[in-house]
Amino acid sequence: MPTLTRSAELFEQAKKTIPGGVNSPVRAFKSVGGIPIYMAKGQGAYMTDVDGNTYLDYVGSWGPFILGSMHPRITAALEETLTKVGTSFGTPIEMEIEIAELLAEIVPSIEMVRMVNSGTEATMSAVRLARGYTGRDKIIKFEGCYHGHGDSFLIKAGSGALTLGAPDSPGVTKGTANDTLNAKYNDIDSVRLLVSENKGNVAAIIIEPVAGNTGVIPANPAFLQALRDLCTEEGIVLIFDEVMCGFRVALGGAQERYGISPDLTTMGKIIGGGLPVGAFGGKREIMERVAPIGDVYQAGTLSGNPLALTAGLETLKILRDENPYPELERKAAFLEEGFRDNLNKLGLNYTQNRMGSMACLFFTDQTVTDYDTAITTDTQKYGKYFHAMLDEGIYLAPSQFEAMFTSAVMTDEDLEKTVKANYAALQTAEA
Ligand code: KE4
Repeated sequence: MPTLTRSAELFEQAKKTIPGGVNSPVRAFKSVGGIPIYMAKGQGAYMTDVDGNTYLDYVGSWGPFILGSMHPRITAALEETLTKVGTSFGTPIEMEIEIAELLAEIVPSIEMVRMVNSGTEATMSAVRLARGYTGRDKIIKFEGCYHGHGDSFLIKAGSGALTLGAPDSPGVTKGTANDTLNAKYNDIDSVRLLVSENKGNVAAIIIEPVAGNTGVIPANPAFLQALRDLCTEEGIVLIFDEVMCGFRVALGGAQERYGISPDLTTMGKIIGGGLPVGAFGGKREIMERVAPIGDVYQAGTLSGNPLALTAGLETLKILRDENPYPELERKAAFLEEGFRDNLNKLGLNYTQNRMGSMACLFFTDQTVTDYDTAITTDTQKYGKYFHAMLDEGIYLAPSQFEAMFTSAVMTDEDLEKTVKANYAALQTAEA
């Protein structure tokens, strides 16, 4: 059990001036119990907390750190920009062209792209654009999927909203909520029904092609293809929210793995390399409706700032040039197989879902394909498992409804340690 004296002191102090003591709810450990751990330093695959405890990090800043934190090339590039360029100008800079062209090179469905500062900004902007482009009001999302905290998305949302048992949020107006329809993930008939009930008035369907906010649930390929075909037939803008799975499950994201092109893609996390960056992009015909060449307004003071783009560009170049994906697949498969062996040895038949280096161990024996099956998981057992893994020096997401991210800098020794810890933690969770 790590000593958390200083974390406890800081948390008490934080709660006086920060809601819940945190700047994002899922960090608060509410669903797993205990106090949030205050980190003091990140290096590679490890984080060290303010009490000096070190952890192997499977959260990776909630996805950005596919290359681990403080990657030497990224740190060096940031130092260069910080000392020789600047942090922000509020003017166009050349780096904006470089990252736009690199994103278009890596993700062929992207013909034009606009940089923003978070995944939420990206998804909010993409939905507004789809509504402006089609002249329609309704959007369809999927129960359990999370697209950030924009009003339109906080209806049966995943991630922290689901973790806290508040998938709908006060403050979202009835009008907004009425324009958001929820379908069932991996169930094309539920989508067809909503489309037929709202014929000609659905602007967009937004989906995480690999859902990572209800735990991890990959879309069934036939379902995703049927969704693509339905959107084409109905003139609905298909938005792949690849904020989490983008550049994670493949260099070109889920759309590369599935071979299915959306009309718009939203991005974040990895494209900022740990600094605040988001983006939305896609078909030129749609993107040309964005101000100032188009009439759909979207803006941002710090959009495209040199410091954030430096981290994002360096990250994307390393991913493109060094191709860590085969090794990421091997490492994540090693963990999945090791966990499977442990479950078999302990006579447990819990479910594991994985795509590439994003995975989830659900404390349920049901096959998890959507929100309804995901919520059969035993979140109490997950909480005990989480703390038992923490005791073994393994830092997982403090919520069952998140992903476990393997990073390229994790060694075989790290992975073996994780499998060993999993065995002990499963025993604790079952006790
Ligand atoms: P941000 O606004 O938090 O940068 O991105 C929102 C977002 C949009 N789309 C997807 C698929 C996402 O996963 C996210 C954010 N993910 C959560 C973790 N599940 C962020 C962690 C948090 O809320 O603190």
